[in-house]
Amino acid sequence: MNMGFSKDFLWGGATAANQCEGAWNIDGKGDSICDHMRGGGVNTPRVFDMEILPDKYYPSHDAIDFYHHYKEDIAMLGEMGFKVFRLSIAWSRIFPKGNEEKPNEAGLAFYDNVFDECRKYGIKPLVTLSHFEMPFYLAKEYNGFSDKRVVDYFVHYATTVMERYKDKVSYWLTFNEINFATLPFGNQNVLGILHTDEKGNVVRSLDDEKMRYQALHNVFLASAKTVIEGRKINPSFQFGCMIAHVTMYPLTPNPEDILLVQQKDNHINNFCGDVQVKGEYPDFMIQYLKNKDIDVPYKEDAQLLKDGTVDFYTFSYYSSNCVTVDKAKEKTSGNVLGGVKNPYLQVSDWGWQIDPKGLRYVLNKLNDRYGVPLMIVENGLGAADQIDETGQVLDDYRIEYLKEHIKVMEEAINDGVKLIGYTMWGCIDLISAGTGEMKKRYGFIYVDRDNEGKGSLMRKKKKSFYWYKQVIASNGENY
Ligand code: BGP
Repeated sequence: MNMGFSKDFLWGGATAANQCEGAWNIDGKGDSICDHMRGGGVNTPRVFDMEILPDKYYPSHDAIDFYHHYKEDIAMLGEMGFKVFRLSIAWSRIFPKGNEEKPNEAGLAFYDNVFDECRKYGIKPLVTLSHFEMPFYLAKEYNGFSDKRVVDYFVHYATTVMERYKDKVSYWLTFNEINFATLPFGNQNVLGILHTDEKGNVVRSLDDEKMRYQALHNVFLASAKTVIEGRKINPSFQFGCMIAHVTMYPLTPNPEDILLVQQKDNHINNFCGDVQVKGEYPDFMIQYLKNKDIDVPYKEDAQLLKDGTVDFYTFSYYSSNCVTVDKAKEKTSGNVLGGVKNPYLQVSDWGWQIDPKGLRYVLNKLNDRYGVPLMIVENGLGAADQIDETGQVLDDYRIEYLKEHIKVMEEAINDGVKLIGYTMWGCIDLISAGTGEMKKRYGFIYVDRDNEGKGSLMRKKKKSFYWYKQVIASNGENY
C-alpha cells in the first residue's frame, strides 16, 4: 500500500543565525566564532582570524540582514505554506561573552518577535541551540568545550531561552552536526577549540585528538543536561540530535573496502547518534578510545547520558562518497569530507556528488538503528543562481534535485521509515558555512548580495518557490 506523507508531515526550510542574521554587533550582541571567519575565496574554506581585521570583509557580519528583514522573509515562508522553520539562536546575542549571569534583553526580544511572526503564519519553529555560534570569548579564554565550565555556561544559556520561549517553541535541536567533532574539522565549529601556531594564529589543520574527544564528551553532557532541564520547563518539548550524515559506499567489493566503510561509518556517523539516542557509548568507540589511551569519563556520566537522550533524530544529507583502502585511488571528491568519486553519480557545481537514492538507504539504516522518528533538517543544492534578462531566477536544476530527493523520501516512508519532516537547507539564500561565499545559493528566495557584500538585499522569489509551494499544498503528492 502506498502510504505517502502523513497529514501532519512537517514541510519547511532551514537556516542558521550566523549565516543569515547579520547585525553581528548590534543591540548588545557579542562576537561569535563565526564572526571571526571570513570567506577564503571562491570554493575555498574560510579563514579564521583571532582579531577581526578592519580592512577585511566578514560575510556573517551583515549576511542577508535577516535581523532587519525577518518580517518580510517569514511572510514569504508563510506564503510557501511552511509548517516548520528551522533556525538557530545566536548564543552570543543572548550572552555576549557566554559566561554572564544575566541575559541580554534585546537579544531575547529579537527572537520573541521572530517566533511571534512565525506563529502568525502557523509556522512551528525548530530551534537549533548551537549552530557553530559559540561566543568567541569562551573559545579564546576557555578553549571552548575542552573546559568543563563551558558546559554550565551552555546549559545556563539553553535554560534561559527554553524558559523564555516555552510557549512559543516546541522543537529543539541541541548541537548542529555534532559529529564533525569526530574529525579535526570540528575543532572550531562544534567545540570552540582554537589551536594556534607560535604567532597566535589559528591553524585549522592543527589537532589534538585527545582534547577533541574529551571536549566532545562535554558537548554530550551539555546536550543531555539541556534535555533534562528542558523537560522540567515544559514536558511537551521535543528534543532532537543533529548529525551530518556522511554517506559512504565501498569503492569495490574487496572485503577490505567493506570493512573500512563499516569502521568509518561507525566512527563518523554512528557514534554521536548512539550516545544521543541510545544514551551510551558504543563498544567500537570504547575500544577506540582505549587503544588511543584517551580517557573519557563515559562510565561516571552513564546515568546522565541515559537520562538526557533525545526524542527524535535529525540529520543533514547532501551527498555520498566512496571509500577504499587503495591509497592510489584516494583523491579528493570535493565532497564535504573527501572520499573517492563515485562513477555512477553526477556532481554539483561545488563538486558534491548528488545521490538521491543514497537518502533512501540512509533513512532505512537510521530507522533500523534507532527506531525513533527521523527528520531531514538539511538537504539542497548549492548553485550560482542568476537573475536572467526577464528578471526571473529559473532554477530548474534545483527543482530537479529536490524532486528526486522528495521521491525517495516517499519511497522510504513506504519502506516503513518513520520520517516526520523535511527542512530544505538555506530556504532563503544565505552565506555558505564552508566557504563564506554568497555565490553558493540554496534558496527558494534569491537575495541580491554578492561575495564582496555588495547588493541591494532585495528578495526575489525563484521558480522553485512556486514549485515548493504546490508540493506543500498537495502534501507531497505533486512534486
Ligand atoms: C552544513 C551546515 C550548514 C550549511 C550546509 C551547506 O554543514 O550545517 O550550516 O551551510 O552545510 O554547506 P555550505 O554552506 O558549505 O554549502
